[in-house]
Amino acid sequence: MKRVFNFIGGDFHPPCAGRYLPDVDPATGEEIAEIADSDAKDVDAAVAAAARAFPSWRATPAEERSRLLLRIADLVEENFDELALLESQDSGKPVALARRLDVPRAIRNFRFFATAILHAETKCHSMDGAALNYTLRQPVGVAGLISPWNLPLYLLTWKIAPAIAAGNCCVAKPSELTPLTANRLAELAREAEIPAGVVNIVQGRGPAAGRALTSHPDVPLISFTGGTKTGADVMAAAGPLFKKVSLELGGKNPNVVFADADLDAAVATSISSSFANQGEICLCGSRIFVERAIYDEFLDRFVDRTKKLRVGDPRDPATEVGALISEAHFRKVAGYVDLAKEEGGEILCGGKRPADLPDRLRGGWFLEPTVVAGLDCSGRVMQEEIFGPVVTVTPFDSDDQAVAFANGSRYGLSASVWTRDLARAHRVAAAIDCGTVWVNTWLLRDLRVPFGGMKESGIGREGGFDSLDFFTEAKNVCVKL
Ligand code: TXE
Repeated sequence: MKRVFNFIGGDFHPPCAGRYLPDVDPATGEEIAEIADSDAKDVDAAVAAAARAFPSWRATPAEERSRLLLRIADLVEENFDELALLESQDSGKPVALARRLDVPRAIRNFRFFATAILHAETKCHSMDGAALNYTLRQPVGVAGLISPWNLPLYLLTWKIAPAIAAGNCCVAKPSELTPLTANRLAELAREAEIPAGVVNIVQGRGPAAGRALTSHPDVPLISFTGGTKTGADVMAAAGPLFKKVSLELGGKNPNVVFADADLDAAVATSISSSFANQGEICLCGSRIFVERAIYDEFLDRFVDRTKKLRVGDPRDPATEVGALISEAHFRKVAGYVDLAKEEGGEILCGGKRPADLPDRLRGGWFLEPTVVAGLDCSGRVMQEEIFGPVVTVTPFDSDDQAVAFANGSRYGLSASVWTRDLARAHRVAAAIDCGTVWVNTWLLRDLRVPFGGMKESGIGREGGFDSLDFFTEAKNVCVKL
């Protein structure tokens, strides 16, 4: 059985306590590797290696840091097929999606920040000839980076790239459910000749390795993406140590379809925004609101398309919906289907394990894409993040009601609005309380824009110069003239 070690100080090391966790392929239920079940000792070693590497890395010219990041991007690209397959096997996502979304985005993350640091500027404030203030942007030190299992390499590199581009060294803890692409990335970082200790990867569970990182006194910055409950724990550990913290948490995103929308486009994209990556994307639009005049037509077409989605072997390039990440997560998501019935909802399609799976996938965690109608907006199914292939559809009667429904959530990550009325699009976009509003599209991402959530979807913004600001400290120097 393959063993996944920690990557510390440029080398692979077994966990200090010698304990391992099983890594399971969620499409088959088979164990595919054992990963280091790291604890505070491993994290201490990784933080020490990062701290040792920091003085020389922060002094490395931006052009050289940029060259090294571009080298990793090239290596990720050269190993594209292998990484896509590993990601699919580890997470259950269709390999076609890993090829279309995850791996290309990992490459873009490195290229984007490698070149962004060549264009960074800082401010200068002149005091009428009496003094000159200028702002230095300096790296923070050892960055703690904690990432989830739904977009493993995509989100890990979204953190590592800006962190090290800005001159920090990092200790990254990938999700214990999806360690494989992070491990391969460590090998590629070594091949790219990133200096030892600049990138360290500690594998293991959140409450052990993750908590050791968020409460480590020598880690002044934490970037976390994951569940809202875990985010509260990260904040509680980091708060007393006054760390810089960025939290990208859950969502229960509204997808609002007005009667004047391009219905073909709205239906097609709503299928993706509901079920892409089995609905396991924080940006998925899990609450669909449709203006009553087109509610029946939208629903007919949407349910019809949902039933045609190909659920099955993630390795088959034609598969559109793969397996959920784990048995525990499958039970959670399936539990919400039961709850939807108890809350008076009508299951219009899906809600079961697919009946016709091949033998190889019998132990996998598959759920048919599920559409639920007739629920009350205040019930648990419409309030709690399900994070699976389950969407609700609800009619509305006015712009004000659509906005009230959209905002009737503890979360505030993203929203989609479908309309051909430009004035309405701007009005509704401004009125929805969330970090990103897409008009007539979904998941169209420009890496320069601020990205993050309001309310229980997190704090802070990453993306573009917001990321470089987060991963640096601003220092004002005042020179008397
Ligand atoms: O994620 P966790 P879980 C949501 C989604 C899902 C729920 C729970 O609703 O059903 O969260 O998922 C590490 N200190 N999202 O429990 O635990 C953990 O090891 C430090 C939304 O699987 O939040 C992993 O590396 N770290 C989401 C990372 O946190 C800790 C993506 C995320 O895992 C820790 C995933 C601790 N105490 C789930 N406990 C999104 N925003 O995209 C865990 N971790």
